Amino acid sequence: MKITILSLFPEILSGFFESSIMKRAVERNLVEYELVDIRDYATDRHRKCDDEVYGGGAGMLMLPGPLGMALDAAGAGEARTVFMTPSGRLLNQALARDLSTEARLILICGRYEGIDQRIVDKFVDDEVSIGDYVLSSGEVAAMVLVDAVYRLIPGVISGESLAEESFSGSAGDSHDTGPLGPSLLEYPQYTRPADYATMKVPDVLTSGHHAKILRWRLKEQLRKTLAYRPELLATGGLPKEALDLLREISTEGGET
Ligand code: 6GU
Repeated sequence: MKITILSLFPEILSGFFESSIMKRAVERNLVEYELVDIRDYATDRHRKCDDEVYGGGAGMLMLPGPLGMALDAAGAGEARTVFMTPSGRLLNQALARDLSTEARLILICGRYEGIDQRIVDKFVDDEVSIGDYVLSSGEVAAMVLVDAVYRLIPGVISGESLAEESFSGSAGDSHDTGPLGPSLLEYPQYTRPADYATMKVPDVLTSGHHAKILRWRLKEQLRKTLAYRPELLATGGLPKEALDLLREISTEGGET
């Protein structure tokens, strides 16, 4: 996949592409990236990229001229083009999976109050938000989106790690429903030592009893989902084993 990101502050993004798993994906040619400084397409000597909003109101808007030229140069006609904005549709695992199948992705990072609507109308395929809060920059949101997407490209990370994590098989993600049913948060995990700061690893995990471990993990997934994301359980479709465990959890009063 080739990812092009248009930004007024591309230096925010460069470290992300040169670190860790992303760096390896780039070296292995699974990901190619291009960071475009929109200011390079400004036409006046002050390299102006923003102006006041027609009709009045606070803040500045990104000019359509430089951004449009940057998009043309990036090949926006041939690539899925996404504008990062708090007024877009919410990013979730299903959208990440959908975007991960594209050969080319262009992301526009907004600054100021946003961009001219004519740029959206002419170039943008999707407007995407990463959550119900406001960030000062689209750059941070773009990194979140790219991180969620590129790790789903075959070969970037192991399929086993992908299948087990929270939201693989979540509502709207038709890829993999998994043995534990849809939409559960991950269970707690432990590593050595078995006794840390007087806290012991739950006995069941060192028992070697595989069926009991699976049942414990499912129960902890349900407990956590009930506490943090109860709306994920409200969609129904839980297997009987899960319903029984939920009943157990409620009779325990939420305690272990
Ligand atoms: Cl994509 N951009 C900004 N500026 N704020 C956000 C966002 C995006 N998603 C959530 N908040």
